[in-house]
Amino acid sequence: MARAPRATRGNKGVVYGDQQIVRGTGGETNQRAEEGYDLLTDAQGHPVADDQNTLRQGVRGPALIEDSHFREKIFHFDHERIPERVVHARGYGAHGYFENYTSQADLTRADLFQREGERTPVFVRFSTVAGNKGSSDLARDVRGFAVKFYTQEGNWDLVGNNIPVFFIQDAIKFPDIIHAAKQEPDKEFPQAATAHDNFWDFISLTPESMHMVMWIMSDRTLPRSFRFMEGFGVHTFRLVNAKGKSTFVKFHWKPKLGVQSVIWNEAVKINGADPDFHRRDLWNAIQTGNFPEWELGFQTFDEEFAANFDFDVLDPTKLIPEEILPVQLVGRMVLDRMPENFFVETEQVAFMTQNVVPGIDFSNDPLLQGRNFSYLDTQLKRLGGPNFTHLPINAPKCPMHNFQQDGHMAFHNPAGRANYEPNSWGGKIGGPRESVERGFQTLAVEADGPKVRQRPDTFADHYSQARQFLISQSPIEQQHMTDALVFELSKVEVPTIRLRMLGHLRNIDEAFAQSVADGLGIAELPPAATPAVATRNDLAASDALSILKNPVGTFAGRKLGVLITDGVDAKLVDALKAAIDAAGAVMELVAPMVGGVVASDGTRIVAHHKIDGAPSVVFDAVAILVGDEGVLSLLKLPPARDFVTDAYAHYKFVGFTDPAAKLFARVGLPDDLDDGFVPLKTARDAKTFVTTLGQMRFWDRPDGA
Ligand code: HDE
Repeated sequence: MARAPRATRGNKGVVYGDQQIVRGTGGETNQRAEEGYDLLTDAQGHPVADDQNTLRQGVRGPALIEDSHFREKIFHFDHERIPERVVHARGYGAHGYFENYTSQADLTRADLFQREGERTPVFVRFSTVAGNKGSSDLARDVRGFAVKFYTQEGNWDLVGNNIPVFFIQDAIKFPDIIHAAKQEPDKEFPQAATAHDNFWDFISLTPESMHMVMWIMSDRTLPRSFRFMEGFGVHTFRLVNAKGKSTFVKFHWKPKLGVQSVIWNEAVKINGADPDFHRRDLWNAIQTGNFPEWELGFQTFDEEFAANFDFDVLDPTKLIPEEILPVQLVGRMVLDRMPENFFVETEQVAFMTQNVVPGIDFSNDPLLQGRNFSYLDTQLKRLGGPNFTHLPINAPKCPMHNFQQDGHMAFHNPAGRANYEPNSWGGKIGGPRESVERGFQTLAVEADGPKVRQRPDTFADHYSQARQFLISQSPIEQQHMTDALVFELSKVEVPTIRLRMLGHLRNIDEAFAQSVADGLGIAELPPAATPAVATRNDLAASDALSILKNPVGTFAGRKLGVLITDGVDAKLVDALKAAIDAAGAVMELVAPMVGGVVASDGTRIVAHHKIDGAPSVVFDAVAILVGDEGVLSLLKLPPARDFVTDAYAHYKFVGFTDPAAKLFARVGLPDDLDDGFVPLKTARDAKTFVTTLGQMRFWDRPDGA
C-alpha cells in the first residue's frame, strides 16, 4: 500500500529536555504494528498507514475529501453521544449475581426463586434522579437502585429507588414533578439541586408529596456511597405461585454494611473535592475484592391484610412499616465485577418495569401502571431503534426465539423460511411456539367500573405517614431534616412559596414547622394547609425507618484517612494499618507532598494523596500522625487546617499523636478535647481506636456542623 505523503519540514517536533514531543507524522516516537502491536484499521477493516495527518494537497495545502479514514474517524466521533436519560441520567453500574436462599415455590413460580443456592446473574445501575450525566455524586437527591436479573425465564427488572415511597400517586404527574425538580428551563440552573423556586412551588401545591419530602429532607438523600443504601421496589407487586395463587409483595434491598449517610456540610465539600465520590467508591471496592452485598427481602401480604391496613397498598406514597409486616430475607446479591466499558454496559442498559417473569405480576398501583408504559418508550429514543434487546447488556441470557425481524441494527433475525406463525413448515423449520404451561400468564384479576379520571378516597391522607417518618427519626436526624428544609427554603426567592410549605409542615408536626420557621427567620407561622384528611397522631414510630437507630457497630467497608508528616512513627502507621485491615476497612495516607514523608526511623513512607486532594470529608474517620517538627509544616497549610476543622465539625473520630496538639491549637479547637479525639501511642491504642470507629461518628460535639 502506498504510504501517505510525509512532510519533511516543520514537523519534527519540539524538544523539552531530553523528551521529544512529536508533532509530525508520529514516525519518530510512535510505536508501529511491526513492533508487535495489533494493526490499526478503520471500521471497515482497512489497515491504516498514518493516523497523525490528514490527507492534504501539498504539505501546507487544503485537506482532501478523498481521505475516507479521516472522514470515518470524525463521523464516528461526531455521533458518539446518545441522549442521556431524561431522569436518572447520572449513574454507575456493576455486574454480580443474586443467590437464592431457599425455595420460595409456595409464594412464586419465578424460576430464580425455586432452587436453594442457585445464582442468577444481575446487572445493577445506581443513579441520581435530577442531575445531568456529568453532575456530582453527592447531590441531595433520591438514588435509583435498578437491578436486572438475567433469569432462565427472561429478564426481570426491579427498577427501584433508595426511598420506599414516591412524590406522586399518578403517573400523569411525572413530567410535572421532574420538570419542577430539574434546572429551571429559562436559566438551566441550578442543576442536580431541588433548592429552587420551581421545585418548592410544585411541592407546596402537591400535598401528596409530603411523605416523600420528609424522606428527601432526611439523610437518606446523602448516602455515604451506593454500598450503604437500602433499595425499595416502592410499589406493591404480586408473587404468583404455580397454582395461580397470588400474594402481594413489597421488595426491599438491605445492605450488608448497614445504611450510612454523610451530612450536608460534608456533601457540599465532597462534591468539590471528588464529584465522582460514589463512582470511585464502588469502583475501588469491587476492584479490590471488597464486593458489596445486599439481601433481598419480601414483605408479603394477602387481600385481607391489604383491606385492613391503615392505607391503600396501591398508593405509592405510603409504606408498610416493618414492625407491622416484617421483611423476610430471601437471598443475597453480590456485585463482583465492573463493566469493561461504561458506555456499552452502564449507559446502554435499558431497565423496564414491564420486564417481569412468570411468577411476578403487577398491582394496579397507578404509578406502576404508568411506568409500564414509559420505560419501553424511552428506550426507543435513547437507543435508537427496536433492537435494543440485541445489545449484550440487555439481551436475556436464556434461550430466545421469536419472529421479530429487521429494524435498525438487527443482530439476530430468524433463520430460515418461517418468519410468521402459525405456519405449516413443521419441526425446527417452523420456528418456536407458545406454551400455556410455561408462558407468562397475567393474573386474571377482576376489574370493573366506570371509566373515570379520579383518585380513590383511600389515597387522600397525605400527612399521617409523613409525620410517622418524622417521629421515627432520632433527634439528630430530625435536626438534619429541619436544617435541610431551612437550607432549601432559604434558596427559594418567593416568600409565599416558603409560607405555603410551612402551612403543610404544620399538618405534619407543629414543633417541626416552628423549628423550620425559626431557621428561616419567619416570626409568625402561616395558617395550616387544609388537609383532605386530618393527620393521624396514633401511628407508632417505626425504628426501622431511622438510620442512626440501626447502627452496624463496625468500621468494615469504611475508610480511614491518616495525615502524616516527617518524623511520624512508622511502627504506629503499620499498627494502624494492621488494625484497619483486620476490621475489613481501608486506610489511605495523606501528606503535604504525594512523594511522602521521612519517618522517625529514617524510612520513607509514600502517601496516597497530597493533602489538597484528600480533605477529611472523603474519609469516614481520620488520624493525625505527626512528628514534632513535621507538624510545623502543617500549621501554614490551609488544607491541613481544614482537614482538622472539618473532621471536628463533621463529628469524626480523630486519632492523634501528641504533636498534633499544635495543629489543634492553631485551628482553635477546645483545649479540653472531647472523647472523639483518641490519643495514639502504641499498637494497642491503634486497635482500640479502630474498634471505637465502629460508632462511626462522635455525635456528642455541641459545635458540630
Ligand atoms: Fe422511573 N424512569 N419513572 N421511577 N426510573 C426512568 O427510564 C418514569 C419512578 C427509576 O438506571 C426512565 O430508561 C415514570 C419511580 C430508576 O437506567 C423513564 C414514572 C421509581 C430509573 C422513567 C417513574 C423510578 C428510572 C428514564 C412515574 C422508583 C433509572 C430513562 C410513573 C420505584 C434506571 C429510562 C436506570 C428511569 C419513567 C417513577 C425509578 C423515563 C413515567 C416511582 C431507578 O422511563
